[in-house]
Amino acid sequence: MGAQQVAERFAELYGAEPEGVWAAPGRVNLIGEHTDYNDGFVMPFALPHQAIAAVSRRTDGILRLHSADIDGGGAQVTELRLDALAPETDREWTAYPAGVVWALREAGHAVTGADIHLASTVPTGAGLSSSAALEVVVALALNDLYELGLQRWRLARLCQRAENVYVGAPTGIMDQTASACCEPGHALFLDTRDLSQQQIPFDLAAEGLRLLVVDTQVKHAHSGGEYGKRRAGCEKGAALLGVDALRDIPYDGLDAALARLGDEEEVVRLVRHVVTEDERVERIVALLRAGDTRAIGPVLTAGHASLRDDFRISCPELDLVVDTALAHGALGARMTGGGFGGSAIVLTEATEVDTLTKTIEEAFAAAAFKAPRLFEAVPSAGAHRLN
Ligand code: GAF
Repeated sequence: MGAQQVAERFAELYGAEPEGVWAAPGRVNLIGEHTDYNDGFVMPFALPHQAIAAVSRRTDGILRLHSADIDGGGAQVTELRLDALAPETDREWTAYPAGVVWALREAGHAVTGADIHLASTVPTGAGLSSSAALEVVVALALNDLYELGLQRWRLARLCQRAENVYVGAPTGIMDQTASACCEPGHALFLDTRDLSQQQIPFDLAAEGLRLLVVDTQVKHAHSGGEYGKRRAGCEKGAALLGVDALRDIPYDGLDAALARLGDEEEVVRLVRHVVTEDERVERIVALLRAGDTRAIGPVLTAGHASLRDDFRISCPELDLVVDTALAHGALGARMTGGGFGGSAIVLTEATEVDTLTKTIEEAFAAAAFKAPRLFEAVPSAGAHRLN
């Protein structure tokens, strides 16, 4: 699927060429999980999988939406009135693009309508930010067409607002920023408190390494209660410790902070994950800067143990990927994304990719789990205009 195909389908649907075509990627998070709503650190990179949008402006207050990915592309065009868009009224895929239009208008930007046709190669429900890709591609297209002049970080914030308020999923800022701001060959070291960013070179192929993504095919959703419960637990921890966010608990003050939480066992576990995870992000940044890429493996694996045992958001399929990969020579492995299903990542020598792939597939078959999908993750471009 490319820009031309999406533009041609737009013309069939709406009877005219689109004014332009844009792309925005999904992401993999290397490290820094459930830290973004605690003002902490994250380190995602963009996937080659992306959402593509062909878009034209309208002046009559109407938003028309179509996706190539619904009903094999044969679904009807959805027509919405801009002045009738309201939070948490739409439970379909259309809530993502419509939410972005709503958020732009709520912020005072004069968007007067649009015709949009979308097509995406980002797997849905796989923890790879398919929804952020949809949001960011629409935001970038409207920013360009309506000459809003908004910077990338600002577009990411508006997309997050669309997701939090319009869709109703209480997520952080990582996924939208990754889709909007990542660069090829780099991972994005993002401080979610002030959104300052550093692009960290991350060229595994040059070092004879590979990062495999293993999509377990266990679908997840963040508008469900478990994500929100973890977030509320973290906020409770910050309140009990008298800080704005768990980011403010220093790593070398963790034991003292946990002691102050007394018998709040669940909060203790959540706080311990977040504070140690922020430290793991900083450690991985330091290792990559020092050119010691293989040494990040055990840090990734420690991140998985923390998410499994303290944050408690893994599942048998994710644990099986990690355990199997480590038992067969992987340098490190962990679940990635929000959890409760979705994908794991495996860092491995390039020479071991075929063996590991086969071994993980066999382990899933032996456990009678649905067959996983594996692919190699190559750090790719953030959102951009295609034509
Ligand atoms: C999901 C959310 F959308 C992100 O904001 C982040 O919290 C992530 O889960 C966990 O790190 O992808």
